[in-house]
Amino acid sequence: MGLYGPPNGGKTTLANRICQDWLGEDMGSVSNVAHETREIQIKEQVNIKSKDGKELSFNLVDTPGIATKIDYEDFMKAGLKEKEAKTRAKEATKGVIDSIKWLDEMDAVVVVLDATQDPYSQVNITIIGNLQARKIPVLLVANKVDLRKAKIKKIQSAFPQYDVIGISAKYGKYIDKFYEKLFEFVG
Ligand SMILES: Nc1nc2c(ncn2[C@@H]2O[C@H](COP(=O)(O)OP(=O)(O)OP(=O)(O)O)[C@@H](O)[C@H]2O)c(=O)[nH]1
Ligand SMILES: [Mg+2]
Repeated sequence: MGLYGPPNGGKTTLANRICQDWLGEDMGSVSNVAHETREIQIKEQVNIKSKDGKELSFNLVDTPGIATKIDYEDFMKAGLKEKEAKTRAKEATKGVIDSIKWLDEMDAVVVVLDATQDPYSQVNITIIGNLQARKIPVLLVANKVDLRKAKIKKIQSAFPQYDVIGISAKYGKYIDKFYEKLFEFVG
């Protein structure tokens, strides 16, 4: 099962939440600077249990955020030095290519969107369109619902063909509902 989406949506935060809840360990590092994850990360054999005793086992894949534009100057504005910024931009670009390559390996995908951002972006439409064309089951997560600007309904109306679930990966809000949905969606 893959976690996909634009940078900074909260994929790794959600991956860490899942791994903490079920394995008692973290998966990767989180940052407010975009493209923190620049390599595919895999956690094998995550087992989750439902309240009615069902079990689900999967390999969890955290992917680099997908972007249409990666500019090292944006990383400099975020406080990185020129050399670090250029390296990060190069790695981030490779990361985007890997994320897309890895779509072939996915049985199911959770798309993680920041619910405070406009969902009608080129990246979101491209990712979701690609998943739909490949007939990969998709669960849409509207993350960061702890923030007042979060708009779950806007995401639902942008992508009416998919189930949307609002969560806060950072604070664990509605995470139980997310696990329940996972069972419905792959089970
Ligand atoms: N308020 C709030 N912030 C969150 C939430 N989830 C993640 N964040 C913050 O959003 C930022 C990005 O989180 P990441 O988990 O690194 O995002 P990502 O999607 O893995 O980003 P890339 O690795 O760059 O693709 C961090 O500053 C997180 O602390 C949430 O539920 N609520
Ligand atoms: Mg990440």
